[in-house]
Amino acid sequence: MNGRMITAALALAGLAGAQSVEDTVARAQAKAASQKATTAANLADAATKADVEQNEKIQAVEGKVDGLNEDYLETKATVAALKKFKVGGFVQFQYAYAADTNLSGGFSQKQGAWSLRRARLKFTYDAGNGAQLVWQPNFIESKFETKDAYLQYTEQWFKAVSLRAGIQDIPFGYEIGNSSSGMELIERSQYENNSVFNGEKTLGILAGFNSPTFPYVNAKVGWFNGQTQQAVTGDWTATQDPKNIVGRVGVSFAFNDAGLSIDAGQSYFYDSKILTVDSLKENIKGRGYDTFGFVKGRLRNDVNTVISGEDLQLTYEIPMVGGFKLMTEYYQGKIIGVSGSNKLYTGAAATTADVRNTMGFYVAGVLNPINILPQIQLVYRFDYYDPNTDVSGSDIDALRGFSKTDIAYTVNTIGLNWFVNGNFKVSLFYDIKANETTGAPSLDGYAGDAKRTQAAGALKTGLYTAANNFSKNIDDNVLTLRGQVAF
Ligand SMILES: [Ca+2]
Ligand SMILES: [Ca+2]
Repeated sequence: MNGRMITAALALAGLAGAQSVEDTVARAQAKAASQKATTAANLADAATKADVEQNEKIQAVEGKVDGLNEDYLETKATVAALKKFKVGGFVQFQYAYAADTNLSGGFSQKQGAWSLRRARLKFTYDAGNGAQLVWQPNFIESKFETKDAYLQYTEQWFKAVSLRAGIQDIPFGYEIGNSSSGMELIERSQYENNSVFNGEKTLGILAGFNSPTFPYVNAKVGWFNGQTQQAVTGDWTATQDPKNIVGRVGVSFAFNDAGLSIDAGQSYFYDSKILTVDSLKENIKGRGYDTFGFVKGRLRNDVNTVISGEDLQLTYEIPMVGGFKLMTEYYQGKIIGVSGSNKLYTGAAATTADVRNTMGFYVAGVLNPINILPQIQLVYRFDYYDPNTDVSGSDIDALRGFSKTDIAYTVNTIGLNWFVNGNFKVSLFYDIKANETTGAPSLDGYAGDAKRTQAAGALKTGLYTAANNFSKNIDDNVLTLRGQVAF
């Protein structure tokens, strides 16, 4: 190749090269534009796709929300229905230690014993429209029993007047209706436990007034079967014409600035009964019991139990010390019972009805020392019960128809409650019991003494039982340790 040819070739090459550069640039630009367009298209596609996906997601979420809403409404309806239905309960388990092993009766062979005092469930259905249903069974070692089973309706205009029908608390005084799980003392008073109020329940209808807008006055009055076979056969129905009217009128005042509240009430119990008895024993003052005999099975119309009661509860926040509560209650009246008991006369189970005038009262104080021991509650009660006010001291003589059940008792109780937490309570209580004494040889603890005349009384025969020797204060104090779980 010569020089000219080389030059031409280079020129061609240069031209070709120039053409090629331009071309490349254009192509690159076109490609870039195309890529941009593609990217934009892709982005648009992606965006559309994303929109679609998002819409799908939103729809899915909406669907889920709708589903959840349905579930929620369903759950809400279920919860609202369940809210109307409440279950509560408690169990009390205890160890009671008797001070004297020579006692006959409750602790004859054992100085101490474990027992299941109460084990209850309480089912309440509150429809929210004034209608309510309550059922409370009690399970103890030896039996199952219904403590409450009633329906109640409260009018909805003022929510003040209610009607209750079924097995329910006797509407008398304060301690009877006070819940067994919430009481500061572990047991109610002697009068309550040894009279017609024992067990606290009755069967019938009750009208009540308790206004949320006017809380200063409350009242309740009921018509019940009264004296029935319940204690003997578990039958709550009355065997004869029931005329048992019971009620309480109460006042309630709270002085919040002074940290003081006062509740008080006047109660009345009337139970007239046509009893089928063979005889009636009535105490004639200064003479002892007289027995009036009847033809077996003859109806006697005019035996009635009449009891009146007064109760007062006062709570006061003592500055720097803590909460103090005072509770006192007085019972007095005529009771138709049987020999050895002022509990409900149970008709056919007994052949003689005993008429006694009775009296009892208690004064109790409770202190919650907030500043020192916030979980501790200190309790004291003075409790006096006279099962027969027409006789006392040495006049209580088996030869005149009396028995140890005519003896009056004073019980001083000291106790401590430890609220371990909101559900668990431990109680330690000591009952110091002092009986009235009698000089009658018939009640000096020797079996067969009842047959001895006082004139020939020097002779001591038969088996001696310390628990029946009422010539002295019997050694019968009891220490009780109790645990309670409630929910
Ligand atoms: Ca007496
Ligand atoms: Ca004693």
